[in-house]
Formats: sequence, C-alpha cells, structure tokens
Amino acid sequence: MKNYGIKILLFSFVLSYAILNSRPLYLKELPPKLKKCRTCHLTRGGKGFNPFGRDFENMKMDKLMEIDSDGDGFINKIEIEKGTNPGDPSDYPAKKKKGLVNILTILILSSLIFITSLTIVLFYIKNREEKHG
Ligand SMILES: [Ca+2]
Repeated sequence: MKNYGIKILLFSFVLSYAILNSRPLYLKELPPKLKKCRTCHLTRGGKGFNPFGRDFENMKMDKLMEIDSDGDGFINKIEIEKGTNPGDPSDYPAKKKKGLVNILTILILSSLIFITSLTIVLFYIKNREEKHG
C-alpha cells in the first residue's frame, strides 16, 4: 500500500511537471515576444481564440502569413517580423507613428527654414533702407 502512495505521488509530480512545461512546437518558430498564449488565445490561460488563433486553426501557414487576421492594417507576416501580436488590433508595428513623426519633422523644419529666410530678407531690407535714407 505504501508503495502505491509513493508511485502515485511520483507520477503526479512528473505529470504536473510535463503539463507545466508543455508548449506547442509551433511556438519555437515564433519570435521571443510572441511565444506566449495570447498570440493565439484571448487569455493567458489559453481560453478562446483571438482572430489570429482562429485563422491559424483554419488555414495553411503560407496563406496565414499573407492576411491581416486582426484587421489592424498589417499582414500577419509583417506583424510577426516586427514582433507585434497578429491577433491583437491594438498592437501593431510603429510604422503609422513613424509616418506621423516624419510629417511633423518636415513641417517643423520647413517652418524654421521659412522663418530664417524671412528674417534674412527683413534684415537685408532694413539695412538697405538705412543706407539709402
Ligand atoms: Ca496586431
């Protein structure tokens, strides 16, 4: 009887360890940031599928990489390459933000060039008026 107790305890320990350390093989192919349950599931516990998880279940990998599962404007391949979650529409590559930053930078530089040019012209006109009375 005592032997059964030890065997059951040992079996439970091994089974618990295996369950806690089990991760699907496909996770090995994902970048580190995406090696988590929420890449495909709605919760950290793995309940329910997000849009990427549903598509992952229903189509082949080459087709899956060419679509935008979460509808955030970036195809899954780009999201995986950039390390953003292809199943979360609020997580996407910062390309949109960079575009906005570039536009703001161009506007600020253009304004500085315009103000500098205007200052030089006004300075030139003022000096010319002083010379000619
Ligand atoms: Ca996304």
